[in-house]
Amino acid sequence: MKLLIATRNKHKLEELRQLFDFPGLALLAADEVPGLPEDVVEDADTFEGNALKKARELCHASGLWTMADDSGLEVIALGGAPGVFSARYAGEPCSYADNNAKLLRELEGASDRRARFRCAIALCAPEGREWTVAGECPGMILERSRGMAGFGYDPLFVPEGFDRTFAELDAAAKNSVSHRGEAMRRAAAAWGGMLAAEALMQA
Ligand code: ITT
Repeated sequence: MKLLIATRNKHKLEELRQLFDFPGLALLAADEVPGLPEDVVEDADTFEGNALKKARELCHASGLWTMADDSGLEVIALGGAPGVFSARYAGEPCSYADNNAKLLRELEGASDRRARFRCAIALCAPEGREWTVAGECPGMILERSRGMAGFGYDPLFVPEGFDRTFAELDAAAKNSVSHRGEAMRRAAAAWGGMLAAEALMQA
């Protein structure tokens, strides 16, 4: 059975492929399915709302079971910013480096550097049923970048219980503690049986 992953972020796709590997389930990226909308406007005010919107729109357009992730960073001293604006914190368009530079500027001199990554994952079935799960990962924002792996805010974020940034951890170590890893483990526990049964029916 085909499961469409409603993301154009190849780093996320790679993480999701490692975390959601079930027999009978072929994960397809959005750019592997012709005729899908280029972009879904992410204008909901929660991660869950945006994940549902992405999954719903691409599910309708493709007719396939579709899963979408929406995620971002919340910094306590910044009142939860950048939050749902994480991808475009420094304006639009902007690079990961622009976002990281803005975050460091906003936190200059701040002693409270606590933050958390959050992730919501939505699943939509073509006949209209939909589900969501969530995960989070608490940690701290450093004063300068460290590491080359991962993407986004990874070089500035040290997860709780670690002394290395997400960008200094390999993919397996990041997945074991990350917001996306936690949400995907919940998704696998909640939806794995149902998707396996659906895959058998479609075989
Ligand atoms: P899609 O919407 O196509 O999935 P995107 O990159 O726009 O891709 P989001 O809208 O979910 O994804 O934005 C998430 C942003 O939050 C992302 O661009 C990063 O800046 C940040 N982010 C999310 N998860 C992250 C992670 O594991 N490590 C570092 N930064 C992350």
